[in-house]
Amino acid sequence: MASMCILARRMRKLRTQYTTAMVCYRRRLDRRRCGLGSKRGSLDNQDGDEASAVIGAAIGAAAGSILCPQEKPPAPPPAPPPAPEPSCDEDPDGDGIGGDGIAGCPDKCPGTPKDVEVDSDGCPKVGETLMILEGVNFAFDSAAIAPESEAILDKAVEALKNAPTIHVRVEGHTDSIGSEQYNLKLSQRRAEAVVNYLVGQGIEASRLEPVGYGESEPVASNATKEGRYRNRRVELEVTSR
Ligand SMILES: [Ca+2]
Repeated sequence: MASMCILARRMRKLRTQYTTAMVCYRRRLDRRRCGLGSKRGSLDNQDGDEASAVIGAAIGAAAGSILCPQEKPPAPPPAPPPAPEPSCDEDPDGDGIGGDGIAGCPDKCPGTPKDVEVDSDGCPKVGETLMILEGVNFAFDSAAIAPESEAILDKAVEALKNAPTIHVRVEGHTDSIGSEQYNLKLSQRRAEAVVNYLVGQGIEASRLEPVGYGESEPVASNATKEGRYRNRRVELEVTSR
């Protein structure tokens, strides 16, 4: 079988030499300049050579494909190293309680927002403000949430899913434009709209209590545009867990 394989390779080499010779002949180049030596007659008998080469190449290719041993496939890449064991020492949310969200580790509430005090389980303490959502926009004189505000509310969805045992009061706040009574009702409707959104994203309604505070608890001056923007907000206050 090995000798047939060698023969097949020689046949293919012959065809390569013939092709080179034909190029030389058509261009009227000297054989030596083509690197083919000085053997006489081979270019004079080109028809016979061509037939031999074509047949040889065909036989060589067929015999080679049948008889030549197949090249070994490349070795598969080495297996990746095993994932490290979960560690209770890691504290990704930086609340001082390790092993965030890992079974058997202390932190039962991964991803707690910064500056939120946590208990020994790493979950927000009762009375803490879980989040202040600024920039939640509503259509004018409406409780319909603007589509561009949904990304902000989705942060609240994530925070509530990371702390699945806590309950929150969803507080609606307005600026001081308009009457106090009007703002009180408007903030209630907006708090309810936020709750509806959160429920629509999979948060249990029993964990959410909407309360409107109107303009009664400003966090900035209502005399400036920036201050009014900050006052129009939604806060999530932890009420129990
Ligand atoms: Ca932690």
